[in-house]
Amino acid sequence: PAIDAMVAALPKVSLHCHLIGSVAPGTVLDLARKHGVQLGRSAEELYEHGSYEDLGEFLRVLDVVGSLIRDPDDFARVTYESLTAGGAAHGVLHREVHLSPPGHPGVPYPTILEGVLAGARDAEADTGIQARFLVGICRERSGAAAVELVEQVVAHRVDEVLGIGLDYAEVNGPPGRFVEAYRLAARSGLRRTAHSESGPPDHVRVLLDELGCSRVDHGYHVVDDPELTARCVEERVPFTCTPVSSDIGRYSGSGDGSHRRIAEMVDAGLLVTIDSDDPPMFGTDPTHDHRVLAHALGWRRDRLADLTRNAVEACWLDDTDKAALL
Ligand code: ES4
Ligand code: ZN
Repeated sequence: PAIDAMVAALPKVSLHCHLIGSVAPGTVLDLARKHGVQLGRSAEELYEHGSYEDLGEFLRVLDVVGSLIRDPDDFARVTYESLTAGGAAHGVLHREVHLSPPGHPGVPYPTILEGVLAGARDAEADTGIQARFLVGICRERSGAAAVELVEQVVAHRVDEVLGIGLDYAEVNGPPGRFVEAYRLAARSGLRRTAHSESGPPDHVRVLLDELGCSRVDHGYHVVDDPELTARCVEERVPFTCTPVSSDIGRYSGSGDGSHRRIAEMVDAGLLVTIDSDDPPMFGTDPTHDHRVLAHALGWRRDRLADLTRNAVEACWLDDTDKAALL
């Protein structure tokens, strides 16, 4: 249909894309060879054709991929590919990439930084895409480990790292555990976001009131609480939704897929943005996520363009740079 070509050409701002989840199957294979690691299955098989038993199974695959990204060249390569073929080729003008240092055991944070900044520089030179970064705390670990990670981010402060996030399995890491790490980030001038995908509306409340988040990743259960929803509408809290990954993963806990949830959020007047989460791992890309949502909800291009305007508002650039985006 005609809308498909328009969706591909739609300018996009990408706020919910994880670096470890962005590695193309061929690159996984190359990295395994380079580091002498036996995968035991093809990279395509590793990604289970975009469908996993449960969140735990998905996160175990993520750990395999993360462990293969080791030196600055590896980080530069996966960053470059995520931003060019995985981003600019889909109309992405600006991406705020979620990094997960705990997903690369033994790799010092400065090594990660060196590589991703080099990859981003090359991607911008070749395609014009602009990249910034946020550093994700692993919520399955302790509050003390989170503080140490934020200390690293502060000790190696660069302009391209705008803030922090909170990732991995929500059932194993309630947000309240990370208050101290988030306070340190706030004092250090870092922006804050956090995932809440399967958790109750109360988690969203903790994100806003105790962690000082200026946006929420997923946040599907906000609409179970009308009062909280009204507040988020009033405060223009952005929600970075991921239709394909949340639908395939069935982690949203909504029972009937994420699309209806996302439609409810939009209808409630919430500030919703759309992205892919872990594109190749869920067999998707930014164009596909927008297309799937448009088809599921019967949306036309004007409503999709609203999503991009929302993402411009929700992004962490300063107002001058935002104005220059579109
Ligand atoms: C993730 Cl909980 C979750 N879901 C999808 N991708 C992720 N990357 C890190 N945590
Ligand atoms: Zn995510």
